[in-house]
Amino acid sequence: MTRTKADPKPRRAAAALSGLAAAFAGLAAAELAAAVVRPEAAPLTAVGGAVVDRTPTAVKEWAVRSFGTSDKLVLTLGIVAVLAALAVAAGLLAVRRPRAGIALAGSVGVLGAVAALSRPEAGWTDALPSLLGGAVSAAVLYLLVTALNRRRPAGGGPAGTWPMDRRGFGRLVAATVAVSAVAGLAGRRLGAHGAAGATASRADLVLPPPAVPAPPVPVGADLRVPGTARFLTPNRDFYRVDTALVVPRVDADTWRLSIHGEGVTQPLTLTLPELLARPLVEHDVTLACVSNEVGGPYVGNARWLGVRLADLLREAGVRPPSRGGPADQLVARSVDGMTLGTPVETVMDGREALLAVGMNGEPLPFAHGFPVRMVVPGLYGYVSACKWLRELRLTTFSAYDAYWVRRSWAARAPVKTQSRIDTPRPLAEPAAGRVAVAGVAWAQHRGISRVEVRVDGGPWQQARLGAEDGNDTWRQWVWVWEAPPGRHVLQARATDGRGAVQPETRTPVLPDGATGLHTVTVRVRPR
Ligand SMILES: Nc1nc2c(c(=O)[nH]1)N[C@H]1C(S)=C(S)[C@@H](COP(=O)(O)O)O[C@H]1N2
Ligand SMILES: [Mo]
Repeated sequence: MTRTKADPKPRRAAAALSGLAAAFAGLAAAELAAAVVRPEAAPLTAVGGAVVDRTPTAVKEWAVRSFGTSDKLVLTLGIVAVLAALAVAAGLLAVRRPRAGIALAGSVGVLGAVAALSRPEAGWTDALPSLLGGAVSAAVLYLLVTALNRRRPAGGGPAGTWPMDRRGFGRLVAATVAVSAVAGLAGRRLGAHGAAGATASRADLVLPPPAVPAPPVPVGADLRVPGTARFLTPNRDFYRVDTALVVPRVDADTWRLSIHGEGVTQPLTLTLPELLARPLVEHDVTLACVSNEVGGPYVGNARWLGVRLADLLREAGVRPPSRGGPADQLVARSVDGMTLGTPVETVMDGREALLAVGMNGEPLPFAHGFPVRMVVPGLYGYVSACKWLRELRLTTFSAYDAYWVRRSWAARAPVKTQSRIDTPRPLAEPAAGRVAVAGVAWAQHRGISRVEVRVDGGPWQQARLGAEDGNDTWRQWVWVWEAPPGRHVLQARATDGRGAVQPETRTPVLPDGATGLHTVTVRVRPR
């Protein structure tokens, strides 16, 4: 009998492939298990969430700046890449030292379990999907590597060589991948089915009419200049900023809100019907994110429907600090464990701080906090606008730091006056002559009294304002420019309702919101 030397290359490729197939099988099994446990416990989601929680603020800033709202996709792809590298390593290791390789595959599952358990709101069952996934991937790797190392039966060909049974091995891998894909898809389907109750509860929800309706948006609030944001942002276009890798789908039928803490004489636990039995207020509020760069997109305006937060707090016996109440911070907690801290004084000072259930005439979309979220005019989202609200706890700023405050953002963050040029776009090439320069400006709860535009650092020119819809929303503006040919720099600045002019000094978004002037460079074509 001749012995041909085993070719190490295809063998190594087969080992790597075994590792990848085993990891895929493990992920699929975990996905299936997470459908039963809860979607947040799926390993990719759990590890992603744990990474988000631990990412230094500077890195997060950079990620949001570089990838915008795709940052979550980039994060998931990064985790998949690391997982794939570990899987290949486990496969390569396993053909030489099966135990070590299999142990590596299994320990990746343990890592996933640790990540899942570290998430806020995690119960011990959150470890199960990853542990199962690790076990499955270890078992599959064992199976594949055993097949790979098996010697051909005598007479069937040269023993101890590769390819030994190339076809048989290929079929085994294909079968593994196929079974895993089916299991993974079944998991996804099952997960969607689990959310069916939530979906139905939203579809069935009929919002009562407001006891205090908002007046119609004044004619002329929307100047309808082509290329500018609409006055009311449609829900599907409304920016979304949150840490949730899967949008929580809360079943309205089982939802509860609890209100408790310092100074609460009458702790409350409310169901949704109980909340909706209270008088509802409709109010237009522009929401803005502290991470919005000057000129950025993380701002939107909606007509909200909800219960006055101050009324509920009074019902619970809460007094604001100015009336001797012991708590100065209201900590809102969501079903996914996010915490946001809001000054009690602010939510009780008479402004329309709402526990919102409706957004632009429909129940809150899941992505925007169904069934109930907070909206407080004048404060950045991260210190006020808790989505998927579950608990309101009264405490003090000195006793408790909310999620972003622990990550070096300011504890108190009123919205800064800003103006944004929506048209012309940066680097646009309009024809010389009349060019509409237009956009939005906001200074929630102070209002906008003036917007000015300047060209190439020249004198400030007053823009025409859209009609005012209360002082909690943005205001559109337009200025008609007799544009001469050439390269020009446009800048806008707003003045709030108290006469304070938007500062020119540039500051970064961290720790409490960016300042500076939106600056747009255009190249005007000669006629
Ligand atoms: N549960 C929860 N609520 C949250 C957040 C979050 O990450 N989780 N992000 C906050 C931030 S930073 C902002 S700016 C607003 C954005 O609300 P939107 O996504 O509906 O526009 O939600 C706030 N509420
Ligand atoms: Mo935000």
